[in-house]
Amino acid sequence: MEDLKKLITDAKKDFAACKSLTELDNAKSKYLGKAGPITEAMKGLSKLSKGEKPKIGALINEVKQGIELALNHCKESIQKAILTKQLSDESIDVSLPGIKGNSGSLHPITLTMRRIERIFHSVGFDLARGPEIEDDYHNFTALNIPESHPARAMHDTFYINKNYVLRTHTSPVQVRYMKENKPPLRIISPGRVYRVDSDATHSPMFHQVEGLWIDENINFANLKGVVQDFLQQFFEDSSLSIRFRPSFFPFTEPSAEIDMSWNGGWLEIGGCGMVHPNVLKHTNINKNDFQGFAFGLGVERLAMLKFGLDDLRPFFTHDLRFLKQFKV
Ligand code: 2NL
Repeated sequence: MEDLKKLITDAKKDFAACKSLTELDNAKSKYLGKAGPITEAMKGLSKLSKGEKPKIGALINEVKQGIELALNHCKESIQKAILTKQLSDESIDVSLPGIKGNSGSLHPITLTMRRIERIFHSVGFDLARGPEIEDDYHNFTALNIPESHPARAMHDTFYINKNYVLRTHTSPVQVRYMKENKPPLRIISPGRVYRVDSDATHSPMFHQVEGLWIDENINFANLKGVVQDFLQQFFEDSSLSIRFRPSFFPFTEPSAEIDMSWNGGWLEIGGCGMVHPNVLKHTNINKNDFQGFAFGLGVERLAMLKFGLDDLRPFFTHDLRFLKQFKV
């Protein structure tokens, strides 16, 4: 009986010395395991007399409960210590500045295209889009560009095959729109265009916005008003003026280059003209009932002027240090 009672004191000492739950588990088996003294004592009960059995049996239970109590006590304090250490190790200083996440931004050309679309939309122009791979008819023939015209030569145009090209302008979008809709028509067609050309001011892929207004009494004065109003809004400068210089395009007659006032001088910004009767014919518009104007502007050119850049290549090299500056 004395040996049994001593087990509680021994167990308490052993348990208290344990520093981890694994150590405690080992110590537990030493006292309460299959080969431990409590199990042994239970087995020994059968050898005892009827008179001793209840007394010793009760004592074994008492000792077993005492050991379990001591075990649970130590288990709790070890768990508490683990939690305290974890809490102090993982403590965070909520006053520290956070880690900033990277957010995306729109490409300066996208921003410029959207700005152009918004301004023209505000004066009643609808938006027309079309395929970037065009057939020879819509890119050239319908636009009165003859077979022998230099714009058709291999060095200007990316040919997919004999009949298909990467569109060299967005005019074919307007050709398709003229065929599918009845006048009056008032559209812009912004988008990617392709030409075999590459240096500081030319990229083989660039963006163009063309405009078209066809109605019963459309003239050169309307054209000048629309283009000047657009440029004044785009550059937020109501004193901006434009001038036309006589020029030639196969798809317009008469044709003009558009210059705008810039830093005390003039700067070429695009081309325009009255839609050529041959183009009206190809798109089934009666030239005696309707006429109209068309113009073409380079989007990269407008973006460079708006953002004060002197090289267009950064628009296409995807350097985040450059692109991040255009966050809005
Ligand atoms: C330029 C010149 C121009 C047009 C584009 C056009 C479209 C149709 C009919 C007639 Cl469907 N013309 N577009 C007209 C004149 C000039 O662009 O220098 N663009 C950057």
